[in-house]
Amino acid sequence: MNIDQHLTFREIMRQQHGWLKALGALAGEKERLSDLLERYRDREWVFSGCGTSFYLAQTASQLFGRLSGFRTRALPASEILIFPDAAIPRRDDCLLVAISRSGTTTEMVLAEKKAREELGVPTLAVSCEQEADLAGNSLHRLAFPFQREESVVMTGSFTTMLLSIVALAARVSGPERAPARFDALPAASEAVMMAHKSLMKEIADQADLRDFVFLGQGPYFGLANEAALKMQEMAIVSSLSFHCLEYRHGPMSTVTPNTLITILASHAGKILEKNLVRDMKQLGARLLVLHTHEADWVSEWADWQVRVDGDVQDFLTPFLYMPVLQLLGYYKALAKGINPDTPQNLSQVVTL
Ligand code: F1P
Repeated sequence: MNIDQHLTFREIMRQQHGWLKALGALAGEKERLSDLLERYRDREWVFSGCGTSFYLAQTASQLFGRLSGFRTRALPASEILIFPDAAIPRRDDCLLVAISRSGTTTEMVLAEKKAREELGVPTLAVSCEQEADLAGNSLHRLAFPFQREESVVMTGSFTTMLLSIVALAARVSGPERAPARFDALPAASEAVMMAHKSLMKEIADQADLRDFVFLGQGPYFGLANEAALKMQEMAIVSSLSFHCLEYRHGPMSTVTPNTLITILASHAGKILEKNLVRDMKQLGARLLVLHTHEADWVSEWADWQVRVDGDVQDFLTPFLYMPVLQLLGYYKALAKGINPDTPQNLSQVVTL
């Protein structure tokens, strides 16, 4: 099969066009969104979802919190269902941001309902399906145009929903914190993706790389989790994720020459992450480093690198990294002769 016939591939490659449309639509809703932010600015924004949407919640919580100055947290929807008191200890102090591509994942739909009806918590739905249960039931919704994703595996929906949340936060951030290059971001990300497409294929084609590890701190942690999930879902391989420096605390005992460690380097963690790259190389791992640094050490220790022109505050760089990481999972599936459009044991929506 020609690869551009795979839905998953087409949906990865078209995602930045979707961002442009979403950003445009959100810009047209200035008043409603400003009211929403003003109304809940003193509450804790609890970002929640399942699977990819939970990893999105992790990164969204970090970026939204730092940009807006609001208090934020992330947790899987199931925690609200099973341990509601621990998940939402102060009901009058919280806004639940319920994230789901389909808007029909049972755990998220039930958690939103529980929060709103039983706990009296206001809810904001972030979904690609405005007609589905989640957006319909929630008190508020973040609506943006989205060309429906047909693939089981979430790719463009992840980055589009994340960008919409970040764009919302940027409304309240002062000029000193507002990302300068919002408008230029889709084109910049597309250029990075196109420039590194064949590199991702080259890495995925290394048959001796059998164990995959993704490491990231702060906003990059949710991305590392998501990159590991893409590997599992598409290529059916063993794939793990940790905070960068957590990897030294035990997991590094499993490193072999068949391990690919992908480090999603941050600007904030430059020195500490640099030392990690060196140490993991010395243990015998192979390394792919995504970074924004002009530095010789990357070429010295990394087997492969993706250098992007990111931002020093780490607000926009995640959007330059993620499509490249999705391609790595996609090409690994192809290298193993697996059709990424039909992932093993999975369906588009988990209904309980
Ligand atoms: C979330 C999700 C996906 C996963 C799988 C099933 O869906 O768990 O992360 O890849 O295909 O659904 P959603 O709630 O965002 O629609």
